[in-house]
Amino acid sequence: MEKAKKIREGDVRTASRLIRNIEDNIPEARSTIKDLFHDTGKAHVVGITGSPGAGKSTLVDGIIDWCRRKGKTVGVLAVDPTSPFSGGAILGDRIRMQRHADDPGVFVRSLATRGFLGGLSKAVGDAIHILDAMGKEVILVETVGAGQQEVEIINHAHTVVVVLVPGMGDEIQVIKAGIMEIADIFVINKSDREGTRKLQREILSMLEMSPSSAGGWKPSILTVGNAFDRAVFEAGIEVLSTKIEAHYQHLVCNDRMEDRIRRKAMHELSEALRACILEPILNGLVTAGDLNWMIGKVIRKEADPYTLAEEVAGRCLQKGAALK
Ligand SMILES: Nc1nc2c(ncn2[C@@H]2O[C@H](COP(=O)(O)OP(=O)(O)OP(=O)(O)O)[C@@H](O)[C@H]2O)c(=O)[nH]1
Ligand SMILES: [Mg+2]
Repeated sequence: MEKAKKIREGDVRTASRLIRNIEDNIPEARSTIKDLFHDTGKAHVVGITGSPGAGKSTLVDGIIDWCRRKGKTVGVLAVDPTSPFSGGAILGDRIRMQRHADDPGVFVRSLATRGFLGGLSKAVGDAIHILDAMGKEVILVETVGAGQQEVEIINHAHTVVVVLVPGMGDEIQVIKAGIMEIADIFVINKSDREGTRKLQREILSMLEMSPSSAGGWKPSILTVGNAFDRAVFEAGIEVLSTKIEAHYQHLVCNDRMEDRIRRKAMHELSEALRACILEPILNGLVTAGDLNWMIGKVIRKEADPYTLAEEVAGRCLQKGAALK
């Protein structure tokens, strides 16, 4: 309760330590999240996703500025799915957003996990709760669009911004990753580069082909750039930030918020079930040496995965041990 109280008061050190414990999957962290849960659900969570180096952090930095000028407090999570131990991207983010370090209205953290079960999505959800409980009004979640990662953000964010760069074969990437379904706003970044118009046309024609969402929001395509021309960049950020806000208003005014909240709740519950049921079972199997033994059986085709899993499920569910 004490930790939750400190976080509600905006204590940066307690929040940072809790986020680190979440990353390390330390069980005690869960109880603080339980204590905090009631105070969450107030922030506008915005996902900023796109391929490595697309300019996401540069945009996030611009949006932070914009929010601060409007008097809004901001939390930022830079999610690093690649390597829990790497410093590259994380270091870059830290440096890029360093100038906000002394501003108590801004809280920036990088996030990675060491769990072999993935667990990153649960960590992201919990970290968002922490920032939310701290009272951050806008929470920006930067995720690298690697594989499924970018589609995952839809489970956490109210508004999803997809960042694309001209001339990087993004056209193909858009179709592949199922991005069309999750993007509320497309940003064509680094539009100082060649190929902007072509990319714009590609997105437009794909949007025309995909069925319009029931909520009536038509995904916007914005061009932002060049980050090195201050005036142009700031004008682009102004348009983007206003659009992000407009999307939030759209959700609220058209009763669409319910859908997003429901999706988030459903996702969080299934992640929690995984943590409370699957994780202890797997850990038990690892400790007993059974997991390797079972993997060997599957490799040698002596048993199929379903039969083995059913045996484990039968054993554990009967005992009720998994629910502890
Ligand atoms: N030409 C050009 N370069 C840009 C622009 N915006 C950002 N960059 C450069 O692109 C590089 C990557 O920018 P970041 O903002 O770190 O990109 P990111 O998507 O956050 O990168 P990761 O987090 O590593 O995936 C940096 O060297 C930026 O200076 C732009 O508008 N035009
Ligand atoms: Mg970045």
